[in-house]
Amino acid sequence: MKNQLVTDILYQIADLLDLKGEIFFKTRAYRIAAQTIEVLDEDIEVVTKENRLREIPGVGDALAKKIKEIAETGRLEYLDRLKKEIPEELLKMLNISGLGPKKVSSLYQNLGIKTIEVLRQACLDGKLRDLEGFGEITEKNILRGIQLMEKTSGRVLLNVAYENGERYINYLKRCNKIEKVSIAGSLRRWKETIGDLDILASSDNPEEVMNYFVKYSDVQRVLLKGITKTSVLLNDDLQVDLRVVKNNSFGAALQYFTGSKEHNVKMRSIAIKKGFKLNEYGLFDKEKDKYIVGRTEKEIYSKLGLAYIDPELRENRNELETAAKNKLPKLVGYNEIWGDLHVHSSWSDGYESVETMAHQAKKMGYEYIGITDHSQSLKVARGLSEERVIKKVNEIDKINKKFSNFRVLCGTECDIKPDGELDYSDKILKKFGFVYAGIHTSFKMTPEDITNRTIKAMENEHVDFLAHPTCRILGRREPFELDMDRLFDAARETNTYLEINSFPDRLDVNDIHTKLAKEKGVKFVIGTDAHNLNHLSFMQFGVATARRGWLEKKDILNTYSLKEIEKHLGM
Ligand code: DGT
Ligand code: CA
Ligand code: CA
Repeated sequence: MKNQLVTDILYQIADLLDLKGEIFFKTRAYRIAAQTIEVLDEDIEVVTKENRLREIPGVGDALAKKIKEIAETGRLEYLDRLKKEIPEELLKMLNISGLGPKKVSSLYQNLGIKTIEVLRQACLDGKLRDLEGFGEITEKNILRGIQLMEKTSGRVLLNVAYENGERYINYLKRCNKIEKVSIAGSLRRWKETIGDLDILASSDNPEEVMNYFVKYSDVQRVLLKGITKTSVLLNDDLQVDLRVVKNNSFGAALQYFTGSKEHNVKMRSIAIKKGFKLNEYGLFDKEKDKYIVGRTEKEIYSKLGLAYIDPELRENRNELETAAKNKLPKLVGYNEIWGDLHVHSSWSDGYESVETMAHQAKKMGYEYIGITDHSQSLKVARGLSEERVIKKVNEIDKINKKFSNFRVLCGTECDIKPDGELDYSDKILKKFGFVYAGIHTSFKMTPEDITNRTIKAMENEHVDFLAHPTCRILGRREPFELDMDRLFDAARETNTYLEINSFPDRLDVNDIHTKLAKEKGVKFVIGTDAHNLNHLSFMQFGVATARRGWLEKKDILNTYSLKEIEKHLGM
């Protein structure tokens, strides 16, 4: 189903045309069509095949042709052309939170601003406030947006690095000069954002490996080429470093280049204390400089008297001390998840029907899926009125009759109002199998108020889970400054599970808070917040965050079977 792709491309075109300053109704046509297709009940590929695109309201000949091209090829030449016409720096300005295409276009046309640096200075000098549609507050917001963007700039989200890494590794595996190959660096540790991608290979023919490496089709530019290290820039500006070592150094190099640097530094000092020398070539005897081990990571940790440490833990957060005592947790496995409890459907702002999402979940090996559409006051997300809730409950009852060994649970992602009250009455909340509570509006409150608001919602007896607790969006919205001690205490006392939201720009709660919460006896649920089929696969990023937060299977509700969670949730 390419509905979302079509929608995204049409919105992008509208933004780009706005930026170019096209006449109003031309861009409006793209937005109207995008909005229609966003909530279309049918598969756009089917509509295309059956030649019925013109029947969609707002789609004329020209648009139908474009949609057909997207549906058939997955891309649109017109979009690529538009992107080339507009200066790259202007496109980058679109990523600043609070700046839409209209504003960027106005800044360009009225003040000649075309780079972020010039924009920053103009804000600092108060030059924007006299422009129509701008004010002192806009200037402040833009400055904050630039700051936020810079914090993550040059870094990519975990899923982007992951997909690039997978593809590159698959390509490298086809090189017969390579013996072993692995992802290293922050991606192997599943950090939430990735600076550059590190890959390690072992081979006796490093030169040929490097030649093969730089021939990868997605390489934009070779930055540096040597026989031990080569760096390239991919088309989307992600840097990839490849190191090639001999087989008997593979484990040592993997350990070294997986990092983190802080973990490595401490590990090397442990080695020195025990009379060794440790580097990327192996573990050596300090006196005689004799190679001891280095083929695998395990043997290095073991020779140092340490239990093996999973890459996700290697952040120097007490893992080495704990490994020395052989007290590391048995981390939850990537395959230990039985179901996804945070999933949207076309009842609200999801792209697929309940049934389609359920089939996919079953195909993924799950035993259950929880459909959590938005609540009534979230109009932009087509939140469900109380009346539609009843209809949805009935639909799900019917769908369940079609499945065996699988169950669709009817939940909700109920909005928490500014005063901490929930967006549904208790009478309606009771109709759901389970309730996620989450904040989606009125983000600007004092830390104390936002903490009180959240805790008040958790105290509602119908609330089971707290959705994306800090509400951060990586690169776009700072997390709430919640009083975490109070939040964790409330979670434990009210028996509310904290969500680890797996959406790559959320990963909320994060790894550090997860670890602290666990130490306070808090329990978790990992949800994807999926709005389409692909999003269901984000689960692994949530599990990675759980692992980085030292969680075990027993700490996470959806590692339990359907029977067990029904008991937990009192269904
Ligand atoms: P990133 O790329 O910023 O997301 O983070 P990393 O951890 O991938 O860092 P990167 O790419 O600079 O280096 C890869 C690994 O190489 C790093 O995790 C540990 C190791 N490494 C890099 N620099 C040093 C260093 O100065 N000392 C030690 N011991 N290890 C280092
Ligand atoms: Ca890296
Ligand atoms: Ca690197």
